[in-house]
Amino acid sequence: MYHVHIKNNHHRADTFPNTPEGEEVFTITQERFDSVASAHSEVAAQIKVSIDWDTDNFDHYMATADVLVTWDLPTEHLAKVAPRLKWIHIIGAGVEHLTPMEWLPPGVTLTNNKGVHADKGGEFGIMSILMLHNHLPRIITHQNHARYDSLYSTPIKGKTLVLIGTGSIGRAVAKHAQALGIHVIGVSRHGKPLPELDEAVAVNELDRVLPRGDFVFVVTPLTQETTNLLSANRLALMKPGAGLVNIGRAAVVDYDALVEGLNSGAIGGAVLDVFDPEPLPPESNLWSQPNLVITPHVSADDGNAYVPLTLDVFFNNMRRLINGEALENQVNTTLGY
Ligand code: OXD
Repeated sequence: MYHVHIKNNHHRADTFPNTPEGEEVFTITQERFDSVASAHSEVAAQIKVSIDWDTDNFDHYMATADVLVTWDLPTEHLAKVAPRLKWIHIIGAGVEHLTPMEWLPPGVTLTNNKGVHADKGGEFGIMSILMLHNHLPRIITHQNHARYDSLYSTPIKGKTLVLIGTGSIGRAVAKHAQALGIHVIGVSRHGKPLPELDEAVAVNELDRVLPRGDFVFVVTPLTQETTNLLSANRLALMKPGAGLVNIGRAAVVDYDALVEGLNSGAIGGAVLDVFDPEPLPPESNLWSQPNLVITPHVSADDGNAYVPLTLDVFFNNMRRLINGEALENQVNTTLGY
């Protein structure tokens, strides 16, 4: 029998989830667990589950837990607190809040929710690109001022997308973009070609491709390499009037420079789904930016099925653990994603 401990978080401004709506979407209740477990009965028969909130009884459960499913955890003395622990599954894609990862005891595997966000994030991504192409950020601002300006656009076919981050969400965005005839240049750490990309380049070629993008789309994890990747200097390389979307992490883009670019018209418009801190405080100057659409970190999370999708990843890997196979979605603790 394997003991799986599930640590949910009550919503709180300084953690995840940080809104009551988020708590509703991301909480793994016993009922939700049982409903997915029924589709994985052979694996389910071999596990015993405990479900709790925050760090309530954490040490007690971890004393016997083989597996932990959570967003975050007290990392200090983990080997002592959890002597049987073999695997931690993080219920999000980004794991930058757990870096540096020296706290991970030897022999414990860390996995994330890679793949769970692809369908939703892909749709949100192409919507954002189409919004920018059709001047929606500006039109929404005009609507708030009862202003009827005819801002015309064109079909999007033939435009170029510079896609920074070619993981599962990026690939889903690229697939939709290609279907609309958009030329997709994928930028990643390795520059690996993928069927959804018309061109693939490594991040050291970013400066060369940035000026070609009618749209620049950021969906990269936050790591040492991606922090301030779109610095003021790089934003200045963007094609005049190009649009920017960020659904990755706020620290990848210099938002002060972005605001300057939006004000001068150098950047045509932006859609931002990620902020630092989150929730975005009421006093932030981003709220009043005319050609910017703000969404509250909702781009890639399926509001109905986040937990079932997460538990499918969990059960698939639980089967692997039981069979002694390598787990999928392993986080590279050196790279931090
Ligand atoms: C995540 C996210 O990391 O939704 O899962 O941002």
